[in-house]
Amino acid sequence: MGLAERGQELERVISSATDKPHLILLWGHPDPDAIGSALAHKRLCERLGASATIAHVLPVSRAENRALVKLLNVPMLKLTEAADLESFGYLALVDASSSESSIRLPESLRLLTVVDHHRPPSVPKAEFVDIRHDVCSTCTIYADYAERGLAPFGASGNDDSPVATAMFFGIQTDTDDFAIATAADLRAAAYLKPFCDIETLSRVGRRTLTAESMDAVGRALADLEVIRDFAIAGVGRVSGNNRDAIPMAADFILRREDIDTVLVYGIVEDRIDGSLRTRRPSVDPAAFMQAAFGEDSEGRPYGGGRSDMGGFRVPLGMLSEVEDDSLLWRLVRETVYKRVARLVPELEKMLEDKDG
Ligand SMILES: [Mn+2]
Repeated sequence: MGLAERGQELERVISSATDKPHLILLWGHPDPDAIGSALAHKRLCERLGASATIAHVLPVSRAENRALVKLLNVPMLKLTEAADLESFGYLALVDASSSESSIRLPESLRLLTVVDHHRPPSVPKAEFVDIRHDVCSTCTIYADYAERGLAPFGASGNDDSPVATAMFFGIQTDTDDFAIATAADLRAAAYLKPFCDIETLSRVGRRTLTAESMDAVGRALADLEVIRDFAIAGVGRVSGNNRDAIPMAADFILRREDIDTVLVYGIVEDRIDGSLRTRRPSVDPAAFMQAAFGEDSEGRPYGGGRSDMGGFRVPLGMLSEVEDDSLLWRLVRETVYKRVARLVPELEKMLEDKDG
């Protein structure tokens, strides 16, 4: 299907599914691109006569993202294990091609639409699938539908500003402030800009950090070890709300000119969380995570990734019963170093020096 027809096809699919409410489920910790595209999808559903609810399972974990949600009044439902989802008939995924694994979805929920820019492990089975790896953000795809005539912005006199603002910010963040934007991303941003609330944009664009995140970045720098062009750093314990301090520290450390790959890890609630960032084309984050951390007893890998980033989550298990925080941290560091030593053998020796 050509790009021009995809919007029409999406319109047809949503219009033929107005009998039951749609659930727009966000994967992981909602980021601006996911929030912006969820708002865009919800707006389309409502224009086409379907009701839609945006939901997420994991908390909105960056201060700037919470500011976005608050300033734009984004209606989002936080789901828990016990959430009753039986009333929803259709599932829409935006900025992801598989649904959040930490929640069980009812069998009756039908995956209707998938719109994403990440390369999926396998093509999702849904009535409408639009995955474009040649753009940097999902909001770009939704802006493209609008520009090609599917519920264009500003046409009906409705106040589209919150949706356009969130979408613009989604494109801005997923393109590293437009540094890696493609022509399509730039075109989408230019299309949305006249409908944006400039004051809100500049307020969320300031990217405030919580004090806890800044402390965590500081601890990562103090703990940093560099082995040739690889760096590893631990942040200690961070709260679930500030979990993104880990990727944030990884992004920051990757700016150091003599390294090209970094792994930052910490304790978040009852698990070890880590983020890998790389600039080197020969490092495959998913393969790196797989080689270091393997998989759980059910064969699910502890970590995964895409071309330039990856992450892992390993439950603390019995270690979580250790009450002495500094002892727990030493055990966590030992676990991580031993695993990563499978790929960077020098770490084994460094561990002895750290503890000795
Ligand atoms: Mn995205």
